[in-house]
Amino acid sequence: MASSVAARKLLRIARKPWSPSAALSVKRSGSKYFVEAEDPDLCRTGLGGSLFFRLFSSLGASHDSLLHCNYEENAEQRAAFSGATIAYTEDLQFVSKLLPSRIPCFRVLSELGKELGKDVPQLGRTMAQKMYEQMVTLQVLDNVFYNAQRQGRFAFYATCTGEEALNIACAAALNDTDTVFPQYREPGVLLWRGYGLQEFADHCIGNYQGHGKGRQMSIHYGSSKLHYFTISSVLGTQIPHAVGAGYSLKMENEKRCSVTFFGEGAASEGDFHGGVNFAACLEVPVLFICRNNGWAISTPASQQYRGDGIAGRGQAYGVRSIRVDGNDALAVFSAVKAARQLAVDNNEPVLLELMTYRVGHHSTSDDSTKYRDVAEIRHWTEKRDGVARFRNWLESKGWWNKTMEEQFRWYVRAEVIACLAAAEAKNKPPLADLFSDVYDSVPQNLAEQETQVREAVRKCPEVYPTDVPL
Ligand SMILES: Cc1ncc(C[n+]2csc(CCOP(=O)(O)OP(=O)(O)O)c2C)c(N)n1
Ligand SMILES: [Mg+2]
Repeated sequence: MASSVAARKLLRIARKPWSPSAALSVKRSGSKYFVEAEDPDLCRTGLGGSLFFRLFSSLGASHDSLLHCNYEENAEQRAAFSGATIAYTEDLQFVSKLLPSRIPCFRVLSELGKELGKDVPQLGRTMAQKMYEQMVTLQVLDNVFYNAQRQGRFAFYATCTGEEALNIACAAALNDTDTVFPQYREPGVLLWRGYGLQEFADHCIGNYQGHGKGRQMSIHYGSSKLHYFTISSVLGTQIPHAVGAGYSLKMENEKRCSVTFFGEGAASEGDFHGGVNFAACLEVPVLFICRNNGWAISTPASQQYRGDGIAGRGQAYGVRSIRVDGNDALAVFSAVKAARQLAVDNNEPVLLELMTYRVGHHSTSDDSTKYRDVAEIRHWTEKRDGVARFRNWLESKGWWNKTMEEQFRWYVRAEVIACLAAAEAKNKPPLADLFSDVYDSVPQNLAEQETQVREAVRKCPEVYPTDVPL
């Protein structure tokens, strides 16, 4: 029965004029149904392939049987349940909690920056230097901004110290038009795409030219021009958003993917699980990039899960996954590039777990020495830093040296300090901006609130900040 229903559905889809699967036909032989394609690639790629695969998998066919459908009713040792055909067993046996061994961690460079193995990406000198310069820029930006926040010049900051290499390697491996849904520790992706140092400073200071016009937390950057969604503090919410955006890219046949970043702590949110399952079922071109940096504020990764980390969850959802040394920029670059290709070519999600370490405090509201050993931080800073490792590799190629290092750091530091000073000298956004941008036309209740605020300022001008124009 089920197979004849399948046949009818398949024919209906194949007859649709828009369907790229129009070149398919369904044939019956005894109790078996076969799907034949003029072009054998047709089933495996594009919307046509997806539709057929979905239909067949819902009726129990596997990937491999797609072209010649071998759905067979009442096979002796197997049974069709809705969603899958499953073998019977007479052994009462639970599946073990973990696979016999953990998923290995892909790397390209040794800790000292020596090339290992065969999967070394072919990066030219210009590209490699640009990547390193951007890693250094991130370090300098973090250093200056962190200190500025401690001086009280703006409200909040979080560094990506220890994760600069993966920030830049991910960005370099993506296409600049892939839509990014970040957490908050990925400013390197913006930097790579051309977000200027002045824009970072304007946003954190919250002046009238800042992206958030002073209404966002500092570090909650965003840029529609650079396909980078504005950061939200609420952990995990970006994950289903990325899936929805990726689904729309697929529907529009854009040949781009969406990408979401999140920490191993955020991966404990329901949004992670719902998002990945949705992406798997709807065959969405989305990269789930988890930065497993060992800590979620004061909660260690060992308290986040009992399975094989984040990558280990992929199979349960039917999603390809990979674990990568997140402090090895070349490994991250190769893995993200390959994952992106899979996502865009096959319309499928890929889960990447980048193993790294949060060297800095969680944010300026945190003192991590209260809950972790300083020796641990020192170990990661001195022995396993991703930027130093990449620099060693660059130097071994003769593409970087001490003089370049000193000059570049000096130059960037001067730039960042100048941008921060310029940002502070700019006006704050006018009071009216507090009520704009959310609605097309300002609703009654907001209009009333604006009137009330202005009235309060008129009555007590001494408590109103002088640098905010009325
Ligand atoms: C839904 C939600 N719960 C809790 C928080 C508070 N919070 C902010 S960041 C954070 C830790 C996140 O850790 P992780 O996802 O591993 O990212 P990391 O900071 O390590 O980069 C927590 C618990 C929040 N912002 N949102
Ligand atoms: Mg974390």
